[in-house]
Amino acid sequence: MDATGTETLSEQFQRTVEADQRVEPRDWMPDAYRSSLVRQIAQHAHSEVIGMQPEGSWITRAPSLRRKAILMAKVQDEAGHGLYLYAAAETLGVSRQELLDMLHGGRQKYSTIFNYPAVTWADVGAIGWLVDGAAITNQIPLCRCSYGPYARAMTRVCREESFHQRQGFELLHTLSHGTAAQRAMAQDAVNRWWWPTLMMFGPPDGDSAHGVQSMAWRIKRHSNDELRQRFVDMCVPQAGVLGLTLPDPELRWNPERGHHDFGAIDWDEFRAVVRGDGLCNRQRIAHRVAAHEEGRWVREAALAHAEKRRGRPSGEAAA
Ligand code: FAQ
Repeated sequence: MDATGTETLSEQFQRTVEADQRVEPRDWMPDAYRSSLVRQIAQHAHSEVIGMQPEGSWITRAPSLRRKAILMAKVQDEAGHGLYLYAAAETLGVSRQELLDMLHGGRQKYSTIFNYPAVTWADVGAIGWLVDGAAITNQIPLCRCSYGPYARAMTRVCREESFHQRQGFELLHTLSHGTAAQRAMAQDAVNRWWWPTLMMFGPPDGDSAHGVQSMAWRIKRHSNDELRQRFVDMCVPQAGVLGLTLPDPELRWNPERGHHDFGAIDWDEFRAVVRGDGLCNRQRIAHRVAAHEEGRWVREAALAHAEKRRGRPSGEAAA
């Protein structure tokens, strides 16, 4: 309260968050809350867009028309998720162009997982089952994020991601119940994607720079380790249905904890990929920058068309 007994803006913000109400774009918010949201939403948007690349490389090589149609729809969905997320970030006062410049210049991150290559068709299944499965596990709590536009974007994204996860599971199920070679291909894909997927949840809680504050602001609802554990517990029975093995000899049910114990994650590998030294970091950014440049004429034409409809020459609006 201030001297007149009126609630301060900061107290109002705190009360809104603690009452599980939504903070909206025109509401007052602390600068650090705003910048942390921009950081997380931008990283999330970039992940969706860069995340189109590993699977996108399989569209021309899908083994049937049905598989090709499904994969095209999925990859387009990821582009749509990027758009919702950039739009949510824009409500915080940054432009999409600024965010893309930061991605292209290496000043903003995207998820480590997309720096691994999709080398066989089974990788498309493993990405759907594991990567989309991890994304949903992380994103369902974000539907209750304190920032309204992000929470609403997540509700829609989660519905689509659950379709993605099922298609990945179904693809892997087909392969794991197919020929010996198909089954081996499915197992190999799971072996390669399992550990990097566990890294998607971020560093262990002790090293999570933003975790405690983000949970106090109710941006995040659970810690990185809590969500990682939830994901492992979800995958074990699903792997059983697939008839595939998760590549961790230490993975076992712990009745005392009521959770599965699992082996140590290679955090040196995670840090190397975050630093830019993963298998595909350079390729992913180079491809993204080239696609952006190749699309310049489309953006310019769309802008000129919009301005013409509004009855103004395009140069005038830009000035
Ligand atoms: N990769 O303090 P924390 C998808 C960074 S969407 C790279 O724990 P926080 C859909 C972190 O930014 C996948 N960097 O951070 C799809 C921070 O660095 P900074 C993306 C990572 O924010 C499927 C530093 O480490 N999902 O897959 C990673 O509290 C299939 C310290 O970390 C989201 O972005 C990482 N894995 O927790 C698309 C969800 N982890 O910023 C195509 C929203 C951490 O200080 C195909 N984001 N870092 O420079 C979140 O929930 C959170 O931001 C976490 C990290 C949980 C990722």
